[in-house]
Amino acid sequence: MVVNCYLTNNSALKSKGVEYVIDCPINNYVYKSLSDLTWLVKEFVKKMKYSGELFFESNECIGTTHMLYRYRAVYEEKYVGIRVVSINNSIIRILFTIPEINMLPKINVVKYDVSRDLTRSSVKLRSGKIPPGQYYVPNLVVYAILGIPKNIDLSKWRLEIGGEVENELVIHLSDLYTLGLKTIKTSFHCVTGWSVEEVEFTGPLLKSIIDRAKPKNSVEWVYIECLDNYTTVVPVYEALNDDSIVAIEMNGKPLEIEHGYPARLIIPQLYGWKSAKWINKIVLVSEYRDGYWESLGYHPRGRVEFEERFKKS
Ligand SMILES: Nc1nc2c(c(=O)[nH]1)N[C@H]1C(S)=C(S)[C@@H](COP(=O)(O)O)O[C@H]1N2
Ligand SMILES: [Mo]
Repeated sequence: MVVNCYLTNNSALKSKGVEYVIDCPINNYVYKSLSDLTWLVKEFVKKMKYSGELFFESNECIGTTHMLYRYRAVYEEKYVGIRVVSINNSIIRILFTIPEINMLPKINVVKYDVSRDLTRSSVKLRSGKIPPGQYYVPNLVVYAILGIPKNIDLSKWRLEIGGEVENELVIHLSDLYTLGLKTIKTSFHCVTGWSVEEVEFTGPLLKSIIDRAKPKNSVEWVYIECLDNYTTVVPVYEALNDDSIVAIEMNGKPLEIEHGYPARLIIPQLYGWKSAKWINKIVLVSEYRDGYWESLGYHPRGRVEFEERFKKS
């Protein structure tokens, strides 16, 4: 199981005590039971030059075929976190969440090549059917991995658009109402497996904002920053889609704080983690970089219909 691991990091992960992530794609490593998996992880951890004990912490399902296992390895009286991702009992990646630079394993790392995850699949979902690996629940489940922002001061809130653009923008909430509002009725899909049918969101097209900023030809990625320090990234062509909006209303009412007030992205064809809440900055860039979940192995694009949950093994 010799692998090419990537080194990555994310500023919000730092606030959670993770300075670096080592993300190792694994090709087709099959396990038959939890103890079998634990044994395999232990062998892998030894190769990373972490000795000492390994503790199982928890596991959960991601969709109907993927599983995520969490372990901890002891390193000089401190802990390195381990996340194992599998599809149908086959390991596809192992990630190490590392609190300090001196706890990095002594291995060679390669640069992550985003193009390997962007090849187009030919299998397309029939419309009207639930996407592969998803199940319906009645309501959106509120996610706020970094906490729900408190005391949002609307007089100070701005949406900045910058990066490789000719025309940097600073948009106030009232400006969003003047950009032409669109209402879309869409299903919403979280990568963990739940989907909600027919939620209504209203707001200007993300395209109308991006166009106004006049992006340079070099731009390929849209990097999003939020009030809670959450970040994510989407290919610019997904952001320019006809259904991608900066939502300010949900089901006919202003967004509730829990759902991203004052403004959030809604990009229906991508998994929910790309629909960033409490947004305050849109950065248009040519070079790919990981956002919060992408730095933990999640997919750079995240298309629901092709089950782009994690980066490729
Ligand atoms: N700023 C921010 N945006 C976020 C998240 C977050 O933790 N912080 N979670 C994401 C995830 S994983 C999902 S599934 C959706 C959930 O949207 P909801 O909380 O409105 O149901 O928000 C996404 N946007
Ligand atoms: Mo999610």
